[in-house]
Amino acid sequence: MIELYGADYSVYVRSARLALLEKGVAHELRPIDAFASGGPPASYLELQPFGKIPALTHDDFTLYETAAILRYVDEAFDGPPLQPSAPRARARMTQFLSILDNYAYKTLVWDIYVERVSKTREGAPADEVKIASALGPARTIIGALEAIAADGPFLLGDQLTLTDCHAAPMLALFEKADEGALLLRSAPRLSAWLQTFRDRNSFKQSAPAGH
Ligand SMILES: N[C@@H](CCC(=O)N[C@@H](CS)C(=O)NCC(=O)O)C(=O)O
Repeated sequence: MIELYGADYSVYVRSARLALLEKGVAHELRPIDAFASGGPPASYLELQPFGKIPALTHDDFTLYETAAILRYVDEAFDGPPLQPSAPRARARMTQFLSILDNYAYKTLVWDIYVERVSKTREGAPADEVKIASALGPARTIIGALEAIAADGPFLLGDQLTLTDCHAAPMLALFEKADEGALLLRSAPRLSAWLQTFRDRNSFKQSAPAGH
């Protein structure tokens, strides 16, 4: 029995779901709102002491941190391999995941997408200073990802990997902001990949409700 705890609006939860769906692993999504006022339920902190989503349980095994979940999903179950075997390609995958976690998530999702799209949708003013100061770092991030992306159809070339599962949710949100769409136009490999990836069943099935 595989249970993924989290919310469909979360980019990290969507990464894990993409890996599960691409691997063909049956699972249940157990709703946890990480941003609920007062935080997630105390029972969830027993699974994930930092209160972030997602966490995964497989029978009596509990795991959190999305990069660990992604690798576990690939290695513990039958299905198409989602990690390359060649050392250089594996290193690229690790590099992509690290850039996405350490640089891209905050800048592309929080400083630009949340300010420009989520806040506006909720009727709150965007923090223009925050957006303006995120544009330089965003340019660096998109330039760095474009520089290591393969020609396609996937980010590492012919094989769909965890790299695609982790990058797609973040970049798809970033593209919803005008600033993101504009920046992505300067990255032809990333843009072409994103347009193709968004047609995959896994991407459609993992889309947040109402979006
Ligand atoms: N390092 C964590 C990060 C997960 C993460 O930041 N999730 C966000 C939602 S996309 C979250 O739970 N945020 C709640 C909060 O920051 O309070 C992982 O890799 O799983």
